Amino acid sequence: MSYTKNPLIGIIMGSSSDSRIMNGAAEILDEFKIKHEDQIISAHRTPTRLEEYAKHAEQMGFKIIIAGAGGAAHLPGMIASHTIIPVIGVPIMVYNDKQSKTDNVKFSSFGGLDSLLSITEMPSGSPVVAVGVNKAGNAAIFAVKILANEFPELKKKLKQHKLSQHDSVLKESEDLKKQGLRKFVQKKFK
Ligand code: RP5
Repeated sequence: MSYTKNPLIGIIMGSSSDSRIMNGAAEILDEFKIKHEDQIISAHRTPTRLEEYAKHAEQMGFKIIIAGAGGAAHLPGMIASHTIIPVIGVPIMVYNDKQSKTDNVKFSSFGGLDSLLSITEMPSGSPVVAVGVNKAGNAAIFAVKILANEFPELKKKLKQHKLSQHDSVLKESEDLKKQGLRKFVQKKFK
């Protein structure tokens, strides 16, 4: 089985409103060349698709499901109740991202804490793990770590990923030292 050819990770989200945040997960998986399948499954607008998706995920042989949702965020927990595939939940703060670029984005009244609690507070016996609010990229890194137990090559890539994070901090610190704080900030955030 090849993680570059077969999708071993399913990314799902409750609405297209979540897609820009969930794209962070796709970016990381693409960086690691891990094939993923992406879908919108709304737990309240398409409830029957939940069960169908869970069956599909098992048939496909997904190893992990990354599920993002905002507001009441019942999608990750509901999917977990239909399958034994581990689910990583991404609580989403942006409540409605469907408007045109010029419209204001609506935010969850509770800043994503509502989704975080909905995901983590699953009753005993039906666990879903959660990353921080909007941290879809972290969900993907965690998923890569799980897959790495099976694919040693991914362990090497994860070590390399850590190293490049380390090096980029050193580089930024060097730039900051050279330019001084004021110039550094002007340049970085202009
Ligand atoms: C949730 O409701 C979705 O996950 C999304 O974050 C939120 C808003 O969805 P829309 O009303 O914008 O489709 O189910």
